[in-house]
Amino acid sequence: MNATDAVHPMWLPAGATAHLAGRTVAVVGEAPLADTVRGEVRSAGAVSEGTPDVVLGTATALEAAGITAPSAPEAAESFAIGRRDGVTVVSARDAAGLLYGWFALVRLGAAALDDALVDTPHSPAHAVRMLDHWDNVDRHEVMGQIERGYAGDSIFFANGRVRDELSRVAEYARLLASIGVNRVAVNNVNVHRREARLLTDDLDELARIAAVFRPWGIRLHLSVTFASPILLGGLDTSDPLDARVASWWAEATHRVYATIPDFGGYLVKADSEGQPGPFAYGRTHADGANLLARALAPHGGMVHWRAFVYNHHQDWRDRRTDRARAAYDHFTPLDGLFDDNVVVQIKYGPMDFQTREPVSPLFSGLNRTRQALELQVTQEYTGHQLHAVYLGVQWAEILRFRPFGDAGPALGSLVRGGLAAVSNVGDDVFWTGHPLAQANLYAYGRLAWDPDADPLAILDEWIGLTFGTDETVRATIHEILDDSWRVYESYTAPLGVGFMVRPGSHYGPDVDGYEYTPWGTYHFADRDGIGVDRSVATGTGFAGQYPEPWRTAYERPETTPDELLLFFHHVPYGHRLHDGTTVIQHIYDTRFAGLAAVERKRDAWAAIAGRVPEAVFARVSERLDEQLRSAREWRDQLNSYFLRKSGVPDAKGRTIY
Ligand code: GCV
Repeated sequence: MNATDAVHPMWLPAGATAHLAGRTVAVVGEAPLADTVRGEVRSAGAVSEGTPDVVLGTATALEAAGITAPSAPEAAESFAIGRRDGVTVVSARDAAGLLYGWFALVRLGAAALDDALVDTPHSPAHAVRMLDHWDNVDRHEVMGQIERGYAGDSIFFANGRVRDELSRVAEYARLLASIGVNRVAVNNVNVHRREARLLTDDLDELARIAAVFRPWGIRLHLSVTFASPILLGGLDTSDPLDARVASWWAEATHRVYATIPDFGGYLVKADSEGQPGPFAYGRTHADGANLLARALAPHGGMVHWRAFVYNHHQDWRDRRTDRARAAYDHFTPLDGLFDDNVVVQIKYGPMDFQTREPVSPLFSGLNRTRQALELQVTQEYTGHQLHAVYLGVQWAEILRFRPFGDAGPALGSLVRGGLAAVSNVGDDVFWTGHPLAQANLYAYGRLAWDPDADPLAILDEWIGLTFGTDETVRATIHEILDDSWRVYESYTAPLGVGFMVRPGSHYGPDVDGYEYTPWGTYHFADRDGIGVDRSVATGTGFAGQYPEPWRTAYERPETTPDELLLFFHHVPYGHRLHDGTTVIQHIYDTRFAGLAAVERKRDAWAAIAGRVPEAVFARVSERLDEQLRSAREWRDQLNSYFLRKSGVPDAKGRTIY
């Protein structure tokens, strides 16, 4: 980034607090984060002296001051907002609630000061709302500094160490606090040699980041390698049942807490894609996770242990091994064996952050284990932040999925360990490369706080805060983003089959790119049909990992939702979807429609030239041009591939190459 470029304020431009400028805002009490709120009050141009228009305080502080207030919910980090005698009162359960109450006032705009404001309680659905950065300290030749990062370099690390200047981190922490994110893992889950040493050699430096996070209610987490006792401790083993290994972790963790007293815990990717783990010693993932959990427990820390464990050296000829089965097969036998401060972190789908996958059956397979849902804000498989794709709609669908059917809970409330997501932020002036990808970061925080929230209302909230009140701008950006996930789906891999991306980068079409590789990601298209048979009767048996009603629904093509048809079944091209269209015609139709939708989005954006900041306009325009080019490539490569494979012409006679 050029030093002279102004960093975009995301959803907190100066105008976002205009309704509070000149108002008298009193912050009562000495709670640790109250000073942060006082700083916010000053920056908003509000004053603290005089008859207050707004009073914020913890419930106890308000009571001690004799101020009547709406009653704050009991849960930690909660708050309530209401009006009392012409004054807006925010009553918070604790210091964090005070901070979140302030940002709720910001979001409300003028309504925050209106007598029509009714008492509203707010409490987070989950205590842990985390962002994971896949940032490396060093640059890597292929991946760059951030693995799957599409927005520049790390805001945390530069020149082989923690950045000297952390003002960007402070801005980030403020933005995250405004959406309720309260934990950040700062480094990549693929822990390379240099990054392994963060745990021992860079604690003072990490403490500087933690100090920047602290006033914003955010705790720092660290990805660690399971081989740390060997790499850093000089031991000859990392065996989780070896007493020397346990005491090495206990001591290392003790040193972490001596330097960072509110350290959040460890994030671990083990026995996955080359990362070391307990399998090397014939131990289970419960042995591995509990080893770290016991080192962290005396200090109140937690382990996020990832369930993304699978064989990436599969033989493509072998059709019985199914990568989709792996997490469930590895982890359900361990249910009930994990310590209380272990959270098993599960990707939303059984494969890998695809545009469309079923919700992982592991969520219903673990009943006595704390689970976290892992989402991917960074757009690895959804267009690299070159394509405008609003993922809030996808996440809301995932969070509303009911693993045990209509009578059971939604996934959003089932995951007692909360939510985690891979961040999409780098040192780019717009933070996220594509300015419209900021909406995804915003939506993640808001949905982690309230999984039942309407993703389109969140979208409008984000647009309003970021772009102000111009109705044409609001309507245009809404129109570009609201259906953008489904539009992306409609020009890329069809009907839940997944991948078909260029190997390595995962950008752009390559239908057979992964077909004959060891990665376990196949579509099995031949001249007669396409899809993966994961039924119990004739396939890999994956459908049987679900409880009813899904086990039965996914078992047969007729009862499988169309959008997942090819994930669960291998069907002939002439197979009819629920609307009567054949699979092959659906492939052609949706690819043509997807490209046309992108064209409309690009034209809609072009029409608001002059109504949004010039730099934003230029960046989005450039990305929409690329999205259009890429969508055309997807359309033509997929249509040509399937026409050539199937020999079935397009019923509408359009050009296919
Ligand atoms: C951090 C996918 C990505 C990898 C990533 C991995 C994971 O396979 O392509 O870059 O590694 O997921 O989630 O661990």
